[in-house]
Formats: sequence, structure tokens, C-alpha cells
Amino acid sequence: MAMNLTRRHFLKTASIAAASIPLSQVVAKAESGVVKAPLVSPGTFKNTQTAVGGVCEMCFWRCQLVGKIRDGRLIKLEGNPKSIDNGVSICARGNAGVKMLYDPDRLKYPMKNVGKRGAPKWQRITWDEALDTCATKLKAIADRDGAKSLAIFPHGSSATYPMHFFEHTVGTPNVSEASFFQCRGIRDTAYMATIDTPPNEDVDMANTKVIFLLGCHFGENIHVSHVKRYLKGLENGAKLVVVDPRYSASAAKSDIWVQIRPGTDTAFLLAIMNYLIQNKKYNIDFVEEYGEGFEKMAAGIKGWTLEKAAQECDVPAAQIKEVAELLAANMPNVAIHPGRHVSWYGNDFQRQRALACLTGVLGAFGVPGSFVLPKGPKGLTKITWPKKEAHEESLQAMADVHHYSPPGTPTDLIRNTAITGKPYPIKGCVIWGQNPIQTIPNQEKTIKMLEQMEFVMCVDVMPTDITMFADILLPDCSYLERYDMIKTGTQWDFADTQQQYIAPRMPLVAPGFERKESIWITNEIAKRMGYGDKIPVKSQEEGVDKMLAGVNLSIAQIKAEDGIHLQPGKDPYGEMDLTVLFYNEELEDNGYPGIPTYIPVERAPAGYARLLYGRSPVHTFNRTQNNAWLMAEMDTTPVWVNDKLAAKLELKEGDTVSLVNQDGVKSRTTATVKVTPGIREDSVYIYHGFGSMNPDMTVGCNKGIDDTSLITKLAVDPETGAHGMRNNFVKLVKVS
Ligand SMILES: Nc1nc2c(c(=O)[nH]1)N[C@H]1C(S)=C(S)[C@@H](COP(=O)(O)OP(=O)(O)OC[C@H]3O[C@@H](n4cnc5c(=O)[nH]c(N)nc54)[C@H](O)[C@@H]3O)O[C@H]1N2
Ligand SMILES: Nc1nc2c(c(=O)[nH]1)N[C@H]1C(S)=C(S)[C@@H](COP(=O)(O)OP(=O)(O)OC[C@H]3O[C@@H](n4cnc5c(=O)[nH]c(N)nc54)[C@H](O)[C@@H]3O)O[C@H]1N2
Ligand code: SF4
Ligand SMILES: [Mo]
Repeated sequence: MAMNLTRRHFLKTASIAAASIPLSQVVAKAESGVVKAPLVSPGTFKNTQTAVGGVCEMCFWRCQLVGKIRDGRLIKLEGNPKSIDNGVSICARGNAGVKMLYDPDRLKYPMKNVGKRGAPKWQRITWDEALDTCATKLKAIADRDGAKSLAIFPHGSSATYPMHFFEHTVGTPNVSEASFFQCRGIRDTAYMATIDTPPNEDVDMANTKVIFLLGCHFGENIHVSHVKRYLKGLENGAKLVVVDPRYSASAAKSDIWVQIRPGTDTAFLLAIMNYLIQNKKYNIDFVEEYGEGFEKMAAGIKGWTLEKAAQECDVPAAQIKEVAELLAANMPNVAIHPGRHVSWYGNDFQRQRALACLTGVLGAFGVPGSFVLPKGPKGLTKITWPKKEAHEESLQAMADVHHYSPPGTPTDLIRNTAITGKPYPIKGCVIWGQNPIQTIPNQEKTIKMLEQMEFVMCVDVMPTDITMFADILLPDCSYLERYDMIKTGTQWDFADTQQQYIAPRMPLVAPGFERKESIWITNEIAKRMGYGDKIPVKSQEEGVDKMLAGVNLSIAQIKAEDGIHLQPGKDPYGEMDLTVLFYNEELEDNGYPGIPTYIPVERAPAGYARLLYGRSPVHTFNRTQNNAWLMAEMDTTPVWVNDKLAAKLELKEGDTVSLVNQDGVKSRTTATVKVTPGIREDSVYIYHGFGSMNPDMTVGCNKGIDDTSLITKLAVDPETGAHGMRNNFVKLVKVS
């Protein structure tokens, strides 16, 4: 019951986000942007024209761009001056999109693997042969064992259209998006179980009195308009609380840095709430009006004294009290950030519930500086594949053992089913814009799953670790070469929200070589599998136009408006339609704690340190590892080692080390030590995304250490089935 409600609501709200449905366009001859008079001074870029309508996808924030074009080539990217989101600013990765576009190692033609999976030998083939092979193999498997014998691993805007084809129309339930099961799915469903809406990251940092970050490290984690909000808040004098075992870029700017013992954050949050409640320093009016089950939670967390949490979290009780007092003094204008990458320890749903409850205890909803839900444009036409009845005997049913699973199927369930063949075989695999080797814990298991497949197809822009496992490898257009999803939103600082924006992605240059867009690829496979009559749109361009028609706009109109349509917006503040479930009975009915509850995790065994990882400011996961400009900035990850630990291990700054984890897995590559008091003694830290093994990445192969290779132990979050990745421990082995 709870599960159904949750899932239905999730899908309902997710469809708001699906206003940003990705669509790709058909032909290699896509129009190469709209060339107009320069919007901004070309400066030293002489003889250039400005193409508008770019939307970045070096990460998933989708900043709006213009491109400087000379002789048909893109030479520079800039923020679109018309943008009320990122404005003229883009980050290092956004800038380096030019290098990705023209990377000589990029995929250029359809290829067939005549070697082995994992040790490929590539042979160029025609699109016809590639599409025929993909369709024939996938259809044969589905005809024999049912659609449930196919799995799809999608990510990014080019993957949504094919994902809907395989999920809705072909009918496979085995769909696993990295953004849910390895990233923010837990956050979304935990907030839904508390306030019935997923949070996004729209917490109003620009206008707040206190910014509260738990494991978010802005400045290293970069989403331009979000970082602008954060910096504006700091400029305006907001106090900053950062809870992080590491002296992160945010910790460096903080007023209070809580150097917490990893995995214990829920205890910290419960102690803050308990202190506020016991001392009547919470938002009594708000709780009475909007809260449900408050007394039950208050009674249940009574044992969480400052002293008990101090011991568990290894931080001073006085510091926990200081944080609580700061929040109480400034409530309700406090910004409790909900986080984004929250799949940490397998106890994460409870921590996210605690964050949402803390927001409720402070009444920090709907007022300036608090949790707000900015009202963006509505009414874009949805484009989707027709739905087939779901299989009864499906993994989705198994996924419902995790009653608060985000949409799709937990990745590990797909892997287990594929490897054991139980309750059914999974023999065909489609990977579209995801790199499961680098981003899903336990590589050995992922490889086992791939090895037992009868057919694996992969659609990507670069040769990466996952593309080595494809039988057929197809070259996608990049985000700079295609029409695509529509980015919508409101003014970034909420100060002047009379404005909303609608910005569809338009190509800045024509696709090179034989690269094709995902709608074309999907439709050609669909026709060959016998679904030609179900195709919803013929091309990306047609799709974008159709979506825009819902709000009486068109591509032509948007081009005339320099790539971004602006319209009057709505006040983001004001009363919210809200109930805060401090105690959630449905959770309890499904066998989970009804109030937010701390579940301890294993500590590092003697001689080992916990492996922590996070964002590098100049890379996006693994996807930028072959980018020459970004690798010139940072081509390896240092290993952060606490100074006391380093002294014990006789390690010096700059020493070269390998890492060996608790299961004896040794990093394939090495990295150098950074000695610092800015990391706890029980942990080491590396940047995620390094250590690629594909030799076709001539810039990025074997640079730095791959964190995922050392994450062999998987923690499954019971409520969601998402994967905790920070329960692995490593030894440092000095390399002479
Ligand atoms: N160990 C570890 N694992 C993690 C994380 C971590 O910090 N550490 N972070 C987690 C998080 S928060 C997330 S969101 C996920 C991200 O997980 P992924 O999305 O798997 O991450 P990427 O490394 O970006 O891999 C994406 C793949 O898409 C390809 N690609 C890029 N652009 C396009 C395009 O336009 N079309 C197509 N078809 N392909 C394209 C890239 O070349 C790459 O092969 O990883 C999660 N996993
Ligand atoms: N430059 C850049 N920016 C990005 C991305 C990128 O790839 N590159 N990816 C984007 C995406 S998809 C996501 S999801 C976000 C992810 O960004 P975040 O949500 O900020 O997640 P991580 O980078 O994984 O966060 C790592 C931080 O958590 C801390 N930490 C580790 N263990 C614990 C713990 O037990 N408790 C606490 N309190 N802290 C802990 C680490 O020390 C580190 O500072 O970044 C987005 N922004
Ligand atoms: S934050 Fe940077 S990489 Fe991400 S979309 Fe914006 S400019 Fe691109
Ligand atoms: Mo993410």
C-alpha cells in the first residue's frame, strides 16, 4: 500500500521533471545552430559568429550556452547572456566541452567487436549491419524468453527516449538508472515518505541565514547556478555549517566544521532534534499546524543526548549544541540542504528522513531562505512510447521488497538475476550513456553479468571502460550536435521570480563522421524489432517542436529569442500544501522504522582506513577522463591521508602508493599521497572517476586510481535497494 502510493506519487512528480524529456534528432545533417549577430563581444575571438541554443551536458545541470563558431568549427563555449540560470558563467568542465567535441579518440562509426568482451577488437561496420544485428539479437532473446530477459542501463538526456522504448513498449522491467540507484534515489523517496514531494536542490541558500551542508562539498561539487546561490548566501552573511569528515572546499568556508565519524550522521541529526525539542527551541507553531506523529518521534529519539551522539559521532557535545543553537536562533530562515549523492552506507534512507524531519522541526519550509519548491513553467507536451502491461513475474515485483525503491529496478537485483538465471534469465543488455564498470560497486559482479549475456550493445560518445564490453558499439551525437531535451526553471536566486525560462537544446554544430542521434537509432531498432507503428516522433527536431507546441512555442520562435524563452513567473514563497510525517505509519507497516532511526555501520578494522570518495571540481565522474584540457588541470587523484596516520605508516607527501581493500583487491594503478590534517585518521579520500582501463582513451587510460574497483563490498539500503558505497576499507602499500 505504502509502496504503491509512494511509487505512484513519485511517477506523478517525476513527470514534472519529465517535461525535460530528452529527444534526439534524426539526421547527420542537423542544422548547425542559429548563426546570429554576436550577443557578447567576441573579444579576441576575431571572425567568429555566435550560435545560440546550446545546453551543456558535461554534467547534468544543463547550463545554457552560446558557441563561438569560426569556419564551421566551434572554438569556444560561453554562458548564454540571456540565461537567468547560469548567466554568462560556465564551469571548467562546461568550457572543456569543445575538447570533447573534437576529441580524436571519440567514437566515429558503428563498430563490431570481433575480439572478446573486455578485450575487444573493433571492426568498422555499416549502420545497416549494426542496426540489423542489434534488432535481430534483442528480438530473438525477447521472443524466446520474454521481454524480461532484456536489461537496460540508461543515463543522461540521450537515453530517456530509448529507455521508454525498452521499458514501456518492449516491456522489460529491468531498468537501472545510475542517477537513482547510485545517486539521489534515496533522497527523493525518503523526502516523499516525509513531506510527499521529492526535494531537488532548490533550497534557498541565496536568501538564508544559515546554510547546513551534510556531506555536500560545493566548490568541488559544481552546478553553476546552485553554486551561485550558495556563494550569494555567504556574501549576504549566511552562517555556514559543514558536516564532513574531510576539510572540503565548503568546510574551508564554514563557520562550524563538524568533522564527523563517517556513517554516523543520523545520530548527529537525532541529537540536534532531541536537544531542540527538550529545550522547547523548535518551531512549535509550525509543528502543530503541519506535523504528524511529532510526539512519537520526540519520545523515540529521547535517548539521543548530546553526549551520546558526541561519543558515536566522535565530535564534541558542545559543537553539536552550538549547531543546534545556531539553527534555533535563525529558524525558519535556514537552508537544510537535502544532498544529492546520498548512497553512502546502506543506512541512508533514515539519514535523509532525519534531514527532512529536522527541516520540519525548524519549520523551514516555504519562507525565504528555507526549503522552497520554485514554480517553473508547465504545459510542455509529453512525448513517450505507448505502454505495454508489465510482466507479473518481474524483477519489479522483487524490487518491491524494497518498498521505497525509486523508479526502475535496483541494479544489484538485475545483476543477481542475470548471474543466477533465477527467477528468469537476462540475456540481452542495452547500455546507453552509462558506465557501470566505473559507477556501480563490485566490478567483478558487473563483469560476470556482462559475460553471461548473449548480446550487449552500447551507445556512447567516447571509448570508456564499459564500451570494452560491447558486441556492437554505436556512436551517439554529443550534446553540442543535437536537438534534445528542454531545460526549464526559474531565476537562480529566487529574488526576482517574476521570470521563468524555457531553453530547448539546439545543435551548435553539425554532427561529425557517422554519429547519429538517439531518436534515430532507437526508431531504426524499433522498426526492425516490429514496433514501427508505435514510433512517437520521427526526429529530435520534430519532438522538440511538438513539446514546445504545448506552451505555444516553436523552435523557430526560440531561435528568434536567442535560445531562451522568458516568461512571467510566480512567487516561490508562501504557504505550502504540506504535512510533515515525523512518524510514518506506512513505513512501519512495511517493516521499517516509523521514526528516523540511526543504524550503525561497521568501523574500519585494525590496519585499514575507510575509503571515501567524491567529486573533483574539474571532472565529471569518469566521463571527462580523456578531456585534454581537464586532464591538464588534474590528471590524477591524490590520496588524502591524515598526518598522524601518515607518520605511523611512514608515508610522506608525494609518496606513490597502491590501495588494497579488505577483500584483497589491489588498485590496478597507483597514486601519490597528500598528507593533511584535513581528513580523519580513520579514513582516506580520493576523487572519483580516475583509473580508466580502456587503452583507446589515449589521454586518460591508467591515470590515477579507480575508486569503484576497490568498492567490492556493497551495502544495500533496505528501504530503497540503492547501493551504499562507503563501507570498504583500504591499506596503503608504498610503491618504491
Ligand atoms: N565509485 C563511485 N561510483 C559512483 C559515484 C561515485 O562518486 N563513486 N557517483 C554516483 C553518481 S552521483 C552518479 S550520478 C553516477 C553517474 O554514473 P554514469 O552516468 O555511469 O557516469 P559517467 O562516468 O558519466 O558515465 C556515463 C557514460 O556516458 C557517456 N556519455 C557522455 N555523454 C553521452 C552522450 O551524449 N550520449 C551517450 N550515449 N553517452 C554519453 C560517457 O562517455 C560515459 O561512458 O555514478 C555513481 N557511481
Ligand atoms: N565537479 C563536479 N561537480 C559535480 C559532479 C561531478 O562529477 N563533478 N557530479 C554531480 C552529481 S551527479 C552529483 S550527485 C553531485 C555529488 O556531489 P555531493 O552530493 O556533494 O557528493 P560527493 O561528491 O560524493 O560528496 C563527497 C563529500 O562527502 C563527504 N563524506 C564522505 N563520507 C561522509 C559521511 O559519512 N558523512 C558526511 N557528512 N560526509 C561524508 C566527503 O568527504 C566529501 O566531501 O555532484 C554534482 N556536481
Ligand atoms: S555545471 Fe558546468 S558542466 Fe555542469 S552543465 Fe553547467 S557548465 Fe556544464
Ligand atoms: Mo549523481
